[in-house]
Parts: sequence; C-alpha cells; structure tokens
Amino acid sequence: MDFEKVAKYSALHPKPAGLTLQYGTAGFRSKAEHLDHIMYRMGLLAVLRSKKTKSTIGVMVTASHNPEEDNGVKLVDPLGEMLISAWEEYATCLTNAEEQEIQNILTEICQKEAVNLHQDASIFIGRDTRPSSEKLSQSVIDGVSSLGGQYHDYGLVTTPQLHYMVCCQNTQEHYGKATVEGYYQKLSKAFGELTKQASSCGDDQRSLKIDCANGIGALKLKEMERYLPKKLLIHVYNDGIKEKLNHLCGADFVKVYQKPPLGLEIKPNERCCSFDGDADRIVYYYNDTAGHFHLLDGDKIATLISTFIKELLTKIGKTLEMAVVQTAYANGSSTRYLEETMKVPVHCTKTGVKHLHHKAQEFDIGVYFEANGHGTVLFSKAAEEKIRQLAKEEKDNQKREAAKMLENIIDLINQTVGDAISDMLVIEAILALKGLTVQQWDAIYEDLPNRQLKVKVADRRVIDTTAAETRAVTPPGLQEKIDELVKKYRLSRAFVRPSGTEDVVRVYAEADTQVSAETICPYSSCIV
Ligand code: G16
Repeated sequence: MDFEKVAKYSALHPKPAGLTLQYGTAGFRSKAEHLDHIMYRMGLLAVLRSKKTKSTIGVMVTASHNPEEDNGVKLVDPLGEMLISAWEEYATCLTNAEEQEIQNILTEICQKEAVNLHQDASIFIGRDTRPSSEKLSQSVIDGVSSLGGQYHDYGLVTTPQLHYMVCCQNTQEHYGKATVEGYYQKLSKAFGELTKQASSCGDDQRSLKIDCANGIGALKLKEMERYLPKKLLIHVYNDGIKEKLNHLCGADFVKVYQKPPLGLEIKPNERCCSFDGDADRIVYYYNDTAGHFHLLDGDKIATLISTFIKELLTKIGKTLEMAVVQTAYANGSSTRYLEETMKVPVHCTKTGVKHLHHKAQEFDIGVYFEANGHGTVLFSKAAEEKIRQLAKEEKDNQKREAAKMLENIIDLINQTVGDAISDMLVIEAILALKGLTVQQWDAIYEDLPNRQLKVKVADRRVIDTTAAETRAVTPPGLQEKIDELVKKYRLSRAFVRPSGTEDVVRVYAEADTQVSAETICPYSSCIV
C-alpha cells in the first residue's frame, strides 16, 4: 500500500473535528457538507473489499429519501447485495478515525481479512441528482485512485441500476450486460414478453402517472421509454427540473403522510405511483370518486406479486417453497391475509433491505417488501433452473405458458435489490395479465388504520430494540408504557425505533380505527 499517497490525498479530505457517524440502515447519511472525508475513505475501503472478494464493488453516492441537503454513500457487494455487516464495522471505524490512525486501520483490516494487496481492484461508482453528489463522487474516486484501484464512473444512475451492473460484471454478464442500456434492454424485453401474453386477455393500452420525487428516476424513465412496448404509456411528474428533490413528493412522503404528492393531479380512480429519490422504492395510490385517497404500499405489492407467483406455481405443478419477508411496519391485515388466506409463510426481520434480503435467500422463492415500498423477489438458483427448463421443454401447453411467465418475471425483477422501475413493470404486467384495476387490487384486503411519525429527540441512540424492532429494551420503562397504552385499543400495536438514515425516532401505531391509531401515535411520541 502506498501510504504516502493515501496520507497526501487524505489531507485534502479532512474529517470535521468531533464528527462521528455510523454505517446505518443504508450506509452513511448526513448533511452533505459533513461527508467529504467519508467518501474518500469509502473509496479506500471499496478497494480493500474488491481485493478481498476478487470482484467489482459498487459505491453509490445518494441519500435516497432524505432531504436534498443531505447526502450519503452505500457500498455494494459482488452480487449486487448490500455490504456484509462485518465490513460495515470497518466502514464505521475508518470513518471515525483521526487522520493519523488511517494507516493502522487499513493495515488491520488487511490483516484480519487476509487481503492480498497485489490483487487488482475494480470499483463501479454511481450517483444521484443531488447538487452535492458530483463533487462527493469525485472524493470517492480520489480514495479509489490513491490505493491504485481501477474505477468506472457511471455518473447519474439509480441505485438499483448500479447494483444491477455490479452483479452483471461479477457474473461475467450472466445476469445481463453491465451497462445502463443493457439494463433497459433486459427489462424491456422481459416486460414485452410478459405483456404479449396479456394481449390475449384483450387488454388495451394502459397508462400510469409516475411521481419521480424530483430525482434520478425521472431521467432514467425518460431514457427507458424508447425501449418499452407502446402498450404502456407512462407520464412522468416531478422530474426535478423545477422543484427540490423529495420535497412534498416521492414514495416516502406519500407513505408517511398518506396523501398524494405535490405536482401530480389525480383524476378519480386513476392509477398513480411514486418513486423515491434514488428510485429504489415505489408505492401506488389512487383517489376514489368520493375523493378519498387510497395507498397501495409495499405490503399490497408483496401480496399482489406473491399471489400471482403462487397461482403460476400451482399451474406448473412443482413444489417450490415460497415465503414473504416483512418488517414490523407491515400492516397487520397484510400479514393475516398472507398467512391465513393465502397460506404463505411470513417472516419478520429488522428494518433495512439487507436484513430482508438475507432472510428471503433461505427459500426457493423469497418475496420481500418493506411497507415503504422497498423490495423485490429472489429466486434460488435451483428454482430458476427448474423454471427455465420447464419453459423450454414442458409438453403441456398450459404448464409451459405458466413457466414462461415465471421465467419472464425472473428476468424482469431486479433480484439484486428493490428497484422502483423494475417493480413498477412487474406490477403493471401482473395487473394487465390478471385484468385487474387498481381498485380491485386494493380490495384484496383492507389495511388496518395506521399512523407513522418522525420524532426529533436529543439522542436517538438511547432507544435500543429487540424482537425485530417490535419492542424497546431501553430506555427503561418505555416498552411498559407502550404496552399499557395499546391494551386500551382493539387490534392495536405500536413500536418505536431509532431511524438508521435520519436523525429521528420513528413511531408506528395501528388499530381498528384511524382515531385510535392517531391517538396512540402522538401519545407514543410523547413518551419518547
Ligand atoms: C433505506 C433502507 C430501507 C429503510 C429506509 C428507512 O431506504 O434501504 O431499507 O426502510 O432506509 O430506514 P430507517 O427507518 O432506518 O431510517 P432508502 O430508500 O432511504 O435507501
């Protein structure tokens, strides 16, 4: 390692005195002006991770749903998954080190992980549309270069596009071509094939309004449009030309406040959806004729997709084990519907797609979605092979057609991480194939009324949780108070947890009526 070069560049990316940050739910997030040294150091760490795994590693500069003034960075592991947790600790340690400690920490990581320093390193870099992102990604490049790593700067891409390209590169393009164009071609082809199968159901042209949170999603959807079959008419809103990223719009805003985004006028019963700032989350919604807003969140998406897959599995007559993975935010009605009506096993993990992803990998088919719209479907290698073989060789027409649909779902869904564009295409295809309106989809089950709040506290780390974040273990007495409170309301539950992406505590409550949920929620936040 050329420590002199590392030290020389490091001095150009100084750490603000007294600042400590943690690798949180999805990497580091903070005000953009705090992040320069972190970007440089994540460039360094990505090189070591690349040498260790002998693979290309991704570095994405984004703070996704956070306000425009924030920024962040997350590292992407070889198959497009989030960075493994042991290395999250190295990331935190390196980030919080004083300048003179950097050399020792890098050496320690190399020793512990037996990193071969002679191994080549390759890093893929991407960024979102925040004004601060370009400069910060340059700092990542400085980090990569000062340790002699090679890099490919993809510039403006959605987070899931970068995950996809890392996976393509490390699977010798078995997963697809490691270019943005390759991504458009793969998804559009699978979508075209799937919806071709829908045309026999007599479906006409479908149109969808998409709120892009004034972020990267708008840019990428516009690029992708020319690849997509004309049967899907997409109308992009909040494209970032005039307004600020995530301001009163986007998937997070719509989910938390349960109202439509600014900048998108909804006609009664019109199907609309919102992406978040880096296009890895999606939620759907519509207004009914009485003007009431209806949200179809990650739980409704998981139900739609898993119902569809289960029907196809029944048709092909193969026993493949499918499960749904959720978090504590999943609406109680969705869990009940999946378990009791659909007879699909449901598992609950901590918040953060990294946790859901790992759990979903345990099944032949793992459908995972956070209620906030972040999720995807994973097919095990064995399941994928079986499906592809049936799609090619099965003699029975009906079975073969069902297997082909599953094969196209495999190609359409971005299995590396939740992806708003890919999820949107899967949902649109399923709705077309099943001939479902958004209202019919919504009516599959009725959500329990719920409320979510963000609460500012002096130090959110005083709250520690257990049981997949459904119970608080500290501060003492907090959980007992919540238990006492929820006892008073029917079908109610509530929990609090510190956010891993924003400096807030999140409070969630649900109950049999909206009034009860609203009463519990502000009350829970008072306790905090
Ligand atoms: C990130 C994570 C999600 C998580 C969300 C909120 O989303 O990828 O898994 O649900 O943060 O996390 P928290 O409640 O800990 O703040 P995004 O879209 O912001 O990258």
